[in-house]
Amino acid sequence: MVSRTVWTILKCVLALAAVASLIGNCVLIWLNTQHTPQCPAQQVNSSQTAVHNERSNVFADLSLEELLQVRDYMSKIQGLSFDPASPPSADYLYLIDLSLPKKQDVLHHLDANGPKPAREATVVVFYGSRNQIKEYVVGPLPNATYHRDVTTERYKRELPLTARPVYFGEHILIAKLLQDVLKPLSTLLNDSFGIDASGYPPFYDSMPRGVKSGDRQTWFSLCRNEEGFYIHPVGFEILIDHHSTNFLSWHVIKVLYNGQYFESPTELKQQYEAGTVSKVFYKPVQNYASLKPKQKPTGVGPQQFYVQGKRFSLKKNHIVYLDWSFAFGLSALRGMRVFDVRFRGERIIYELSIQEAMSVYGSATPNTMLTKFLDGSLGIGRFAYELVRGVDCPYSATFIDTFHFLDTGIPRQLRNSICIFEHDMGHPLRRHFSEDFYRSYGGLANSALVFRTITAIGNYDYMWDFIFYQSGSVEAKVHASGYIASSFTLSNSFPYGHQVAEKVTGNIHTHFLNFKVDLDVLGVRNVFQTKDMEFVNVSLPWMPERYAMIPKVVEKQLQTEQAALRHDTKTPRYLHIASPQKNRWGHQRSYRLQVFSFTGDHLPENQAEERAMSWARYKVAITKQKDLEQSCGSLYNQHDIWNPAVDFSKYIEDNESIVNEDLVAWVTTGFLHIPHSEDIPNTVTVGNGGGVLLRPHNYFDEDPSIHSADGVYFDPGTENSCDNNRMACLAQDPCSPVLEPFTYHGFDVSSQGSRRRRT
Ligand SMILES: [Cu+2]
Repeated sequence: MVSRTVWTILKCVLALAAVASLIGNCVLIWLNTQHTPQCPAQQVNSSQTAVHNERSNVFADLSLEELLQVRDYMSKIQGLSFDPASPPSADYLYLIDLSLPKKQDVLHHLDANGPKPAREATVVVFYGSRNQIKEYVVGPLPNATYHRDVTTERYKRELPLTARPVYFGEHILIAKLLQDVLKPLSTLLNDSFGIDASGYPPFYDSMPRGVKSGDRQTWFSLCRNEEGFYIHPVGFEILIDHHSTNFLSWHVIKVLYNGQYFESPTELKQQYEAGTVSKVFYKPVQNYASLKPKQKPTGVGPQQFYVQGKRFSLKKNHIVYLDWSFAFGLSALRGMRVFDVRFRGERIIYELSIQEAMSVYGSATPNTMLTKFLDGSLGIGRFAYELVRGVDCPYSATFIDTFHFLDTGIPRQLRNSICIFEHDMGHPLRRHFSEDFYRSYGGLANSALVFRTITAIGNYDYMWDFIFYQSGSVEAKVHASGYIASSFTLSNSFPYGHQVAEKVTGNIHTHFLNFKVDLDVLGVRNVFQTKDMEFVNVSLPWMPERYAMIPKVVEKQLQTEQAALRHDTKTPRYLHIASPQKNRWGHQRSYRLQVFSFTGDHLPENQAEERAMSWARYKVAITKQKDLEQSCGSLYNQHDIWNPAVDFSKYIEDNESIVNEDLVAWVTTGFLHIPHSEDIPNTVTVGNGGGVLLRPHNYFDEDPSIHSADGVYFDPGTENSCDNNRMACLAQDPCSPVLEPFTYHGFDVSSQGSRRRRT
């Protein structure tokens, strides 16, 4: 009995102990969660003052669903092919892309509660059956009911089929033809260059393809099948005519071997075997083009992180960041773009977009000799491949997927093709330390939002950034990397570049890049002003017989579109889009365009190809906004470069007034590239770029960054106070890594030695 009672008590005690232990553990877990900081690296901090705008959807790229809706609608049209491998004789639907609504309709919708403009798509069809290209507008989405031929409305004429880019199916047929015509030369190609003719050797294709409108003749320059084949050119090029929609009639026109021209592969083979050709023999070399690291990793470089959460937020195609807000898109053709850019709710930019990337090459070899690339005709945005965390963008960046329908038959997803991050630019935005009279320090870290894509267009990788600063400035920047285009070294190669590897010449070329900047400074009624300086000889008021040269401001307002600023003329240093409204001090409120550019000379205007790139004549051209002047180039300019669908110079030929009008600035930047040995294996982004800074000029009454909550200020005695100096508390933030404590001794007299003090 006793033992039974003891046993019962023991069981109760054990049960109570178990319950107590359970409760204790729960309490401990709860306490622990209260002490472990929930570091909000991926959360959004509520510091932004701007708000999201659902209406930004008018600028959104076509979604996956919308692309499929357009495809479904177009599939009801008899005879259209969606297969990228279609032969040139097919009627092939090449592109489905957003058709931007008219600016006036969008403004009415955004600003005056007007109706939402219809969602419409642009559709491009290559009609192989009737030697024509057609552009349609299809809408309204989601349930399309109409398609309208807009070709002549947009281009003022019909478009010939020869203006179409070489599409996937054409490339396949060319590769097959090349394999066939190279077969008899397999011994020669192997002995001379180490090329396996049966294995689809990589090649460069020249652009433009010919010398006059209607031509479709391409020089294919073979390369060794190695990583970085762009800098493994060999001395073999072949000119093929592929203009016919009947690919069976495509044929070889010329062959180049080691600097010698032949009429056909057969003629080359005969002469090679007869020994009447100057031969070259291949010696294998280590692949200097490989990007594989030559050292094992030993550590990680510095990283940035969001201590108190991200200070920007993303909702559909709209971003807000501190005082900024904007909509964005990625055009498969032109590349990334932002719309309705506002600072503290005030629209500053209607559209900022990439337009074109052009390069003109020099060479002794036929392929590169005539090469003039117009990347906007190939599609810039379609090449925005997945960005690499920690290299292409900071590890903690936010990544966005995009879709396009360009030569793909079905929508193609480009995963993580855009990245956004806020970044400490590594230098203060402003600062001042004052030792004399009044002792204080005030500063602001330059923390800015970066919106980035990188487009790998063939050999070149362009890194595009739009940067939003706390001082109210927006910067459009581009940097180049990737492989240089190169050619096989011949005896006369060196005026056209430098040797960069065995038998490899890096060819001279220009980089011209165009941005469209549609600034709306306090509305759409703006003027274009320039400011610069000149020295004037002034008699000194206190000794009138004495003169001194002193600078004064020279201000002009330009009246018409022909005021475009050519590259070869002296350009005023200050270029402004200004409002008639004035700031507190009586000056016109404006935004200044500050262009950073190091381009080479533009192609002479007497060259037939020049009109396809006539935007490059100007450092900055100002036009009156027109919905039909959407872009400075077109999908068709590259392949009918002699009779381009869009000739930008025509936009300003009518010389319209640019006074109190809605103005668009077309800004050209870039650099001259004379390749050198350090371009092997890759061109580095450092020093290879350009851009334009859009900065407020008398727009605000003071630098708006003075209102930034990031400002740091202290004076003697308050150095370590967190009140106006968040850095003083950073080391104690539970979400910070281990940091040195904040110290400052700038006001410490003893540390200043014997410096004279005036306070
Ligand atoms: Cu280059």
